[in-house]
Amino acid sequence: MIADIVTLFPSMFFGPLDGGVVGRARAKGHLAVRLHDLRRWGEGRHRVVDDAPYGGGGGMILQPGPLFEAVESIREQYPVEHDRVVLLSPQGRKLDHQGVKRLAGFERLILLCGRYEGVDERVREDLADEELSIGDLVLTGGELPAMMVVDAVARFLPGVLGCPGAAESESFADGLLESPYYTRPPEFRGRRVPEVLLSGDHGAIARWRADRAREVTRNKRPDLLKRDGSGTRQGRAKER
Ligand code: 4FV
Repeated sequence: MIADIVTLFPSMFFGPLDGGVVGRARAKGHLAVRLHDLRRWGEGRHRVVDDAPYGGGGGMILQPGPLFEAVESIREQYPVEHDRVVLLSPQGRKLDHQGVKRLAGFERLILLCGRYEGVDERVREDLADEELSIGDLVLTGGELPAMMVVDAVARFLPGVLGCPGAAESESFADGLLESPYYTRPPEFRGRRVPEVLLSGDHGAIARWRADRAREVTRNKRPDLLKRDGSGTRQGRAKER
């Protein structure tokens, strides 16, 4: 997987994508991240990339030209079969587990990081294949959302997570939050780990975890249960 990121602040990506699972994925060649400074395609001596909105109103808008040229130049310089141009913006479809899994299926993602008030509508209509949002809040730029996409997608790439399929048996993978986890010590400040987890009875442990996952989801995210209506982990297990 290659992530080509178009941004006015390439240096923001130094650090967050260098360590841990993502850093190792890049070191092992499972993931490549290329940063493209939008300024490179700016107009004139001052490399202008934004302008005032037609019709007035505060703030500045990223112009279409530099963004279109950036994408065309990346595709020319690094041709691939199957890529996706993703615009990160609050107007996008909410990014979720299934969305990340789908993005992980592309050979290359071109991530467009907005700044200022946003981008010219022609970028949204004629350049981006899709628009994604990390949540109903307004950030100062699309860089942090782009980092989140790279981090989340990396976990689906073969060879990145310790055990294959780990990304399939976690929160949201089957529409439920995960059951509670415990580790040593068995008793901490008077609070004991549930006996079933110390029992070695894997059947009982699996049932306990399924019940807890449903309970946690019902308490914290009932909307997730509504989504697929079955509300039972077993129910979904059967469908697989
Ligand atoms: C955002 C979001 C986001 C909006 C104006 C950048 C900012 C500025 N991106 N999910 N929420 N973007 O707030 O993806 O251009």
